[in-house]
Formats: sequence, C-alpha cells, structure tokens
Amino acid sequence: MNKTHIDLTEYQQRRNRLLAQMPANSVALIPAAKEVTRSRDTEFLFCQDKDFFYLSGFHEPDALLVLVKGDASDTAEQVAANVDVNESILFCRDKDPQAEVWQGRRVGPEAAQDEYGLQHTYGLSELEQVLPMYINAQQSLFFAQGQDKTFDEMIFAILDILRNGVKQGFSAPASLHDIRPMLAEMRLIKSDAELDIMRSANEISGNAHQRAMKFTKPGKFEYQVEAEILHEFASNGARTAAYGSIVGGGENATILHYTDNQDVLLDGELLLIDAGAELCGYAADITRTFPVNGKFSDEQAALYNLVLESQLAAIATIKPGSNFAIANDAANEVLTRGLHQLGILSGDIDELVAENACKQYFIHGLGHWLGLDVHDVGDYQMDENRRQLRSFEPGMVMTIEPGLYIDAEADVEERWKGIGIRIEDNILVTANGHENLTVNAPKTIAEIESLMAG
Ligand SMILES: [Mn+2]
Repeated sequence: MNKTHIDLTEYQQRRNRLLAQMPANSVALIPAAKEVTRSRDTEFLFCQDKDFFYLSGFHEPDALLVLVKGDASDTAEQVAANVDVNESILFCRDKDPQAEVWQGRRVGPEAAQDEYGLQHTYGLSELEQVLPMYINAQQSLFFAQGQDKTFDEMIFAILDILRNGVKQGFSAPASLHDIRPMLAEMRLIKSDAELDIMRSANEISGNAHQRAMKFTKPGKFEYQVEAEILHEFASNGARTAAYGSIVGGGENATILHYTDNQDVLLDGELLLIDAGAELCGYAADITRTFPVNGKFSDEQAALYNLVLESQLAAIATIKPGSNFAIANDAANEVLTRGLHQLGILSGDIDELVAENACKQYFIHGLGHWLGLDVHDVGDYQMDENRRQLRSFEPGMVMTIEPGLYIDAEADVEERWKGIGIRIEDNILVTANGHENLTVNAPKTIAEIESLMAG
C-alpha cells in the first residue's frame, strides 16, 4: 500500500514552525504555481510550487498562502483574547460551476478553510481588495523575490499604494526578506510521514527498474523501455516521473542528461536508466546500468563492479556528523585505485589518489538532497574547493550516485570506450547511521543477470 497522506496537523505544524521563526509584525507570502502553456490552448501537466505545497498541501494553481505573525509584545491576556494572533490565510480560485465543467473541480474558499486548517480564506476575486490589508502596517515582508516577475510586480504595486497612503493611515513594511532559506532548512529534514511517502516512491521506482530489466533486449528502442517505466509508475499511483527519464544505451549513457530516448538498443551495449517516480509530490531518483543482452562483458563487469564498490564505500560513510566530502573521498579513492589497476589511469597511485584522478571519468557530483524536488532545497555549505562540508543530520535524504563515463574520444584502450555506468540510490540519515530507501532495484551483477535471464 502506498503511503500518500500527510495529516492536516502536520501542515499546520509546518506553518507554525515557519511563523515561529518570523519576527513580530511580519507577513509571509507564498504563491502557488501557475499553469504553464505547452502550446496554444494546452497546458503542461500541472506541478504545484513545492514550497507552497509543503506549507499547505493544496493542489490548485494560482492560489496564495499568507502567513501573518502577530505582535509578540502582546500580553498573555491579549493573546488569549485573540487566538488569531498568528494567522494562515489562503486565497484560492472562486467556485465557478461553468469553469469547473471545463477545467476540473475547485475546492473554493469556503470548503478550503476547514479542509486545509486555515484561519481565513478568500476567493481570488477578493485578492486585490484584501491582500493589501494583510501587508499594511506590518514591519517585515517575506517572499521569494525574483521567482515570478508578475508576482513581484503585484507586490511592489501594493507596497507603493501603502507607501503613498500615509494620509489614509497606511504604512508599508520597512524590510523585505527572502523566505526561501527558512523553508529550505525545514524541507531538508524529513518527517516520518514524508519518509513513508519517499519509501513508497522508491518501491514503485525500484519495481519500474526491474520491469525495464526484464523487458530489455537487443532490438528494443530506448523509448519502449521508457514506456515500461512510466507504465509501472502510473499504474501504481505515481502518475508522473519526478524528472525526465534518462534511458541511454551504449554511448548515449555517457551523455549525462540524455533524454532523447530514441535509439535502438544493441547487443553488447550497456543501458543506463536514471528514472524515479513522483508520489504525492515527493521524488525518487534511481539509476541502474545493465547489459542490453542480459550478460555483462568482462570490461563492462570490471567497470561496473568498480562503480558499485565505490558507491557502497560512499554509502558506508553516511551517518550523523559525516558529510558529502567524506563520502566523496571514499568513492573517489575506490574509483581511482580501480582505474589504475585496470590500466585506465597510469602513474604513481598515491599521487593519483591525492589529485582524485578518477574525476576525468567521474565528471559529476556524488549526490544531492532529495525530497519534494529531485534536486531538493537545502544548503550544502561548500568550502573554497567546492567540497560539501555540511554535517549530515537524521532526517536528511540524499542520493549517492557515482559513475564512470568513457566516451569514444577518451585516451584509453578501445575495449573501454563507449561505456557509461552510474549507480544511484536514495539514502536517509538515521540517528545511528543510514537507511537505504532503494531496496528493490537489483544492483549486483548476479542479481541483474539472474533477473534478466528470467
Ligand atoms: Mn540524482
């Protein structure tokens, strides 16, 4: 059974935690996403703004969440008399029977109040009248300036009205703040309910990778394998992929963001699949690499086992207090020593390790935060060498995805060329170590070959 539910109380707690970090007499504005035109009068499948969704759980476009932080200097009696000293307010699309026949159901402001646990709700038709009143007389305004030019313009127009309305008793917030860093820090640490959803997203995605392995054989096309993956996602409740699936055979696997997925798969090639489901807004991000014909060649097996060994070494370092730099060092050392042993790197081994010589073929980062976004929010705290030094804490989820990419131009023996391998799992930091959320996507050569042998 998929976990797809987050309680209303958790959304309320998130809003309260954000309000608790805001100064007295401040207001935060968090807009929903808009629908995006695909062509003429058709739209892309709607994707809610992740910050808005994190705080509201509300699925519709064009809405606006307003959080008002009251005056902390109020006496206890004042606070008791006015429980609404901190308020969550939602503007959302008005009910409109005719529009709903064409575009789908709307919750409407009346039902939204109870369903989403809000103090006040308004239709968007009231936005122009009501929103300025919530911003008026506040000292600080929090929003994601620069994220949406139209929204910025609306807010600056309201600020102008308030500044020019001194005679009417208006005043505009004196300071503007970016709300994104606070939300990023909150989203970085996942709750139990979020982790249950992410485990389900991973299970669906793992099953999709199994399905792809069983389906693949020489002569199939990359898009046919992609179709199998998307079928598995959608038929299990994850209607969309969390990102464009990468299905790259042979040398296509050495193109990091290959999403054309149009070529025929050939006997003797490897197939790299980077695909994860989005479930209830949360992403899985899994990569597997396997032979099109079901059997690794000696060269493919040697490089594959090297990437796998480096991934296991990196995962083993993950625990509270560790960091990406430590995990990276572990992966780099395994890769560099292995490439040296295979004769792909030559020179003094200690020097090669010291200079991370594997980076010539392992050309991307080891991993990234994962959550509502596939490349999730949260500071990495890098040093001047771009080493990611932020200490891991329980509740953080990241990908660990070492790879090796040897394209046709590489200065190596012919037999190594055209091989791209990446292995990617999703790892949760626990109180004592880590939990690998990617439990059912086959990863060892024995597991993959046995599954593909049927
Ligand atoms: Mn990834």
